[in-house]
Amino acid sequence: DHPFHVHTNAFQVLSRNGKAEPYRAWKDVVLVRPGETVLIRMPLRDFTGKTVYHCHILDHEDLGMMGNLEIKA
Ligand SMILES: [Cu+2]
Repeated sequence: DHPFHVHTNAFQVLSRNGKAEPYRAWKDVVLVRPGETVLIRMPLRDFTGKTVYHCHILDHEDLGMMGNLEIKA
């Protein structure tokens, strides 16, 4: 399992493996299980610039489960 975390902007989970998520709470972490595809929606309202997303398990992050987002106006 991977606790997927995005910095700066909150998001909502829309679906898991194509099945609609019952609750649209605002989150900064979502647990992604093996073989699972999670669709999220993240409004980009106030921040422009670079931020990051990563797995919240430190060993996974250190092995490369991390990336950059560049948000442009
Ligand atoms: Cu992970």
